[in-house]
Amino acid sequence: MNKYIKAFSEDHVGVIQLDRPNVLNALNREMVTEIVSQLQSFENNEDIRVIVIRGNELAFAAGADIDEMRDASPLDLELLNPFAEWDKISLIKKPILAAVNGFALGGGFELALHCDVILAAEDAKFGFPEVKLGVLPGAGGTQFLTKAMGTRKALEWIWLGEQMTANEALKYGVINRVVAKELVVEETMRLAFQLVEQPPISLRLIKEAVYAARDLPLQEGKNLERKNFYLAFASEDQKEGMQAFIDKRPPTFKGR
Ligand code: CO8
Repeated sequence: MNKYIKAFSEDHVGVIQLDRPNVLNALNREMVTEIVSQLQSFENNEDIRVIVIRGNELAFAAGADIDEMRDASPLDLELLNPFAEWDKISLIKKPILAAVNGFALGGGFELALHCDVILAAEDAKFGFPEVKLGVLPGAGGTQFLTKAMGTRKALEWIWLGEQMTANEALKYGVINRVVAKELVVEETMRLAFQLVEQPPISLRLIKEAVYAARDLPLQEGKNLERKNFYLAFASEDQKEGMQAFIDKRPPTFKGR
């Protein structure tokens, strides 16, 4: 039974709602474990094709739980290895969309950056305030933000620890879309339902290839894309997609 999140599904979309409203969804370790376990459960559920992570109206998540971290020693952290849990998010092959209302700060911003697509409310606030706590992002923030906006801008934001508006985040290529705050969840679900109609094997092969473009040298990325292209021809959905084109009818994809 989850204590800090709610999980449900709607028409092949698995939804994780962060639910620790009294502390703006601050992420303690147990909550991160619940999120990751639920992601894995959706990943293993054939009925789920797309995953959405959302918060509430005030916050996606205002960071890691400062109370929990405050007295940690370096050895506690080394032995707890808290970020190993976060690494598991990057192993999820289904599309993960983030719907951000309110604050996405510190670990909350990092959770959004672990998602493939980010939609945000006009008044959403992103940022890494860790510098003001005498630390720095630890769950991949320096890496994700730099890959998204480039070295100079990332340094400026992370050094100053200031909050970025949704429009600034959009301008720097950190998020996908800005929408009216009352429509964030609706728009994210709409995008999720569009993805549900796409062939799931293609979606996962595309996800792997696009991250290869971010993380690998060009030729290695091209080689991986090529192998994934060949692999797509093992699927029934490739046969269906091409046959439907020839038959001039819409395809029905099965995920096989
Ligand atoms: N941790 C614990 N409690 C929090 C956190 C947090 N990150 N954020 C908010 N809260 C609590 C507040 O203490 C407050 O509790 P209470 O009502 O009991 O006093 C409640 O949430 C509401 O917050 P505020 O009263 O402060 O609300 P405001 O609207 O005035 O301010 C802010 C909202 C600006 C978001 C403010 O709460 C704030 O600055 N929060 C902290 C933001 C922050 O520094 N985040 C970074 C944390 S460090 C981090 O994320 C490192 C990531 C590495 C991953 C670590 C994995 C182990």
